[in-house]
Amino acid sequence: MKNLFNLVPACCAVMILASCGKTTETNETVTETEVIDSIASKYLSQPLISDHYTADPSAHVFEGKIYIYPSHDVESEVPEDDLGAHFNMMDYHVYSMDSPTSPIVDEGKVLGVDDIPWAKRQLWAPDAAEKEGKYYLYFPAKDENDIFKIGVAVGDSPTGPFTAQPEPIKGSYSIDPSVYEDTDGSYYMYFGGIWGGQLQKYRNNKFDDKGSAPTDGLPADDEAALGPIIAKMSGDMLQFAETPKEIKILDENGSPILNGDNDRRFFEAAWVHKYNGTYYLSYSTGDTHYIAYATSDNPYGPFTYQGVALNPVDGWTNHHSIVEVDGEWYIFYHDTQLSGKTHLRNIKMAPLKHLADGSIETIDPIN
Ligand code: FUB
Repeated sequence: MKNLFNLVPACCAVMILASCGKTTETNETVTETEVIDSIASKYLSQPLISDHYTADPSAHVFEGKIYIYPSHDVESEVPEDDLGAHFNMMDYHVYSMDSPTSPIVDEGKVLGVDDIPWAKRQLWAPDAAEKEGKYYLYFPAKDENDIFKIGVAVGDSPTGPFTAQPEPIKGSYSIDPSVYEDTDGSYYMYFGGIWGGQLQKYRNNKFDDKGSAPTDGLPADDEAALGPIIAKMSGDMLQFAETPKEIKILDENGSPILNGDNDRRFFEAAWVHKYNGTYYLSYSTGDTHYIAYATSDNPYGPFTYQGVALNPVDGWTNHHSIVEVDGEWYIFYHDTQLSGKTHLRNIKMAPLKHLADGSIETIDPIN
């Protein structure tokens, strides 16, 4: 893929341009660079990586540096469908940045589907955690029965190499693991995603397949929506230490957000951060494309819906992480600026602000 971003001076504002090589009404030749600048100026932030496609960025500060663990999007022969079959990713790379304004470094491939004994396809959104000098890469993948499970691979540095455990985490299912390290030293995994993420096929952690359409198995529109799942991690970070539990997301009246409330109900991409002692659960609303957030005084919830952290991006999916770096907060997210295709995304970052009342100032990714 052509490195588009190298052609784009970051802050170049241009007037409306027709197309590459064409002549404007003022008889000036419009260059390729100007066209790219024109497109770039539409966005709040520019792609961090532009020589391959990246998505679902989970960012952390480890050993004083920023490390990003994204999906590695690839062109696929698999036709697009509502279950995301065309998101046919094969491996993971890790990226690092010395600071939020430093160049990003591709630390290379750290794990491939062939390195994971139980995984057959579709390495979706990963996350990583550090404990006592060991690094854990958590990832969802489909097994030989095309059922998503969550695996873990272990390394001695934030950039791996990571060695996958021979089996998925016992009792794991669905997608989008994110592991939150609480201030008391506990680690919790939040996971789950509906439609292609298969969460609707489970109740109380038991598989109960109600059909193959994306919405088969979802509650009725006037019933409580499915929530993300939480489980405390075992001391060795390789298993759940408890039976996973569903998290409740409530509205301002204390009633559950309903399945038909597509602007506010959980779809996928759960992420937790803590600010001023409050737990913030942020997540994608999927088919309405928001990154919403809800707050609680307990990592298990219930969480109360508060609003939107990130408005819809270009592309169908919206998936993010929120991280503090040297006292400032950032959101990492993705869009489809470089490709225009839903399954070929590029990661980005932008500052995120907590306001005095604890709310998050909504970020608009498109100017
Ligand atoms: O990247 C594949 C899937 O798309 C992720 O697991 C979802 O969160 C969505 O971003």
